[in-house]
Amino acid sequence: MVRPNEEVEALLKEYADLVLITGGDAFKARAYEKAARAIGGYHADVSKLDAEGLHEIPNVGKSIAEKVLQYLRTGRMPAVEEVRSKIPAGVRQLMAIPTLGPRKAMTLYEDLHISSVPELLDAIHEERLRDLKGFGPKTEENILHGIDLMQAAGDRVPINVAMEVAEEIVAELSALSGCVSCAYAGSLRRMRETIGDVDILVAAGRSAPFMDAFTRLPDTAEVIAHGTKKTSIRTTKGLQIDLRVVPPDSWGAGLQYFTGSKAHNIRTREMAVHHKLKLSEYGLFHAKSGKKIVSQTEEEVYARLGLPWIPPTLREDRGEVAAGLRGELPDLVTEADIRGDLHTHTDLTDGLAPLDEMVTAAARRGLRYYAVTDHAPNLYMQRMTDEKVLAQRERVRELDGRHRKMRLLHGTELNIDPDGNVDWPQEFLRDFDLCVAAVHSHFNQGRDALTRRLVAACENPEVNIIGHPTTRIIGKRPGLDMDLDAVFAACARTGTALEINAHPDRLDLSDEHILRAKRYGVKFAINTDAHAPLHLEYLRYGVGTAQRGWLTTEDVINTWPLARLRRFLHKDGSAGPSSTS
Ligand code: DGT
Ligand code: CA
Ligand code: CA
Repeated sequence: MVRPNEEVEALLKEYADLVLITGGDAFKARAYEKAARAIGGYHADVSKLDAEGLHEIPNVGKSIAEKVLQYLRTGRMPAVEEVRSKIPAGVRQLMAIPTLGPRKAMTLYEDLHISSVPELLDAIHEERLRDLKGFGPKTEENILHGIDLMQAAGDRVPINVAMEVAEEIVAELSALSGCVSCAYAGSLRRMRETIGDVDILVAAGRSAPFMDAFTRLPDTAEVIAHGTKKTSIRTTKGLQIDLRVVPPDSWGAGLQYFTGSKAHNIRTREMAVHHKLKLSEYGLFHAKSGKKIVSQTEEEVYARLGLPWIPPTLREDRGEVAAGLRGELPDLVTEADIRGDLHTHTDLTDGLAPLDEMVTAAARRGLRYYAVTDHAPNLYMQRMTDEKVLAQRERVRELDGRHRKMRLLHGTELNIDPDGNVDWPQEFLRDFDLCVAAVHSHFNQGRDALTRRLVAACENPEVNIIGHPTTRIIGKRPGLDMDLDAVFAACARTGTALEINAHPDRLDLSDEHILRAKRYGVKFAINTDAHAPLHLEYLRYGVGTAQRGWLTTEDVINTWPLARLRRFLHKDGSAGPSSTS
């Protein structure tokens, strides 16, 4: 059920890692890694391409195209299998530790015969790594931290991975005869950033046909439990999926119950008790007589508890029940409210698609404005120059007007250096329509220095948006250790927006940080940071995260009409709340 592009991407990426770990050619590894990224982000389905079509993908040369074709024809890539067989499974487990890397993993295996995480932990505690070349106390600390991160992520998967699987299963089950309703519930419906297991709910008179079909889905690797009320499977990728079937009359109560969260459900059950009622997955009942009162829709269940319908993204027991009782639930921002994307790339730097393809894809999604913000020169591996960016600006101005309903903005993503300075002189920056600024290196400066660095960027009159503010990568890299409150206060004071980066590996700011920043009066921009047309679809995860942070359109600058947005980008305080023209 995973898109062929992603399958191929994962295989080529694995090949690159394996080449590195077996001491192969680093150039070759890099070439495969680039090709992997390019295929993952390519707009067309690779399984529908011939050799010629594959060649048109950036960074895909002849020998890579051949391997891909072979895989698509036979389901196997012998080159990968060959290197795989040279490496013990335990070493692959070590490589998965985010702070370790393939070479060090191989050293641990060859020199100390370590081939699992528990063995590695023992070796660190017994200080056996100290004698290895290239391993110091700092390395040990990093490895321990990496293991922590990996274990904290546990077996949870990124939201987009769970979403793709869930939407396909919902489509399959909805097509069966007798299906009255079908939806995903649980943490996925609440749009949590990672998902433990997927919960699917069906309303139908008879459960057996659904349970049977579910266990026979093509991606089912293992049936964990097969019953009449609940069936659980594990997919070939290791993700658990629970299916529950309830009678059509219980749909609303079932959906409310299985959406959770547990903490929210405890609140709603307390409300029920308070009204001398009993709430279960089958309905809301009189406590004494056991007579059913309502169960068909979530709205009815909430209404009978004295509450408005509460959006799933708010159901985390963060005050939503009290706010509902007061009639003060926020009117949450939705995907349809988003008028523009303010952080995107092209192949002029590390994007995978040319400018016109990105612009066409954005227009097709119905955006009203779209900012091109390629990297600036200080990230020197991106090879940006003044000439290139000015030539791009001309192309952007030419393309602007080609799409009747969408305006183009020309911006850049600046690099915030360790002192809080950014690329280019101020006069040069002034000619961009907007500037995103972000941290890309020197993550471990220490709390005070990092705080000063971010505050200095906010105080720069040309910086409009702080991109992926904490720089975390979910399950791989922790967020910057800084005084967030000082940064939030600086954003509010200077009229600098904080990004909610919609990429499912980032979702940065996170829901909890958004809630905290909002209290300072900070404004936000929900951006995809797209490096390929496909990434524009990640917007939904950014919006879900914003909803979990209780944001409304008033808080999110890229829901505003362009005229109001432009006033905000002047950073002179002229974008007051009443100016909504
Ligand atoms: P996850 O799977 O870890 O990402 O998080 P959830 O929220 O999807 O949790 P899960 O799959 O264990 O259960 C789905 C929902 O079902 C949960 O949000 C609330 C409901 N639920 C499950 N077990 C219980 C329970 O023991 N008591 C109550 N009140 N609700 C439960
Ligand atoms: Ca779940
Ligand atoms: Ca579950």
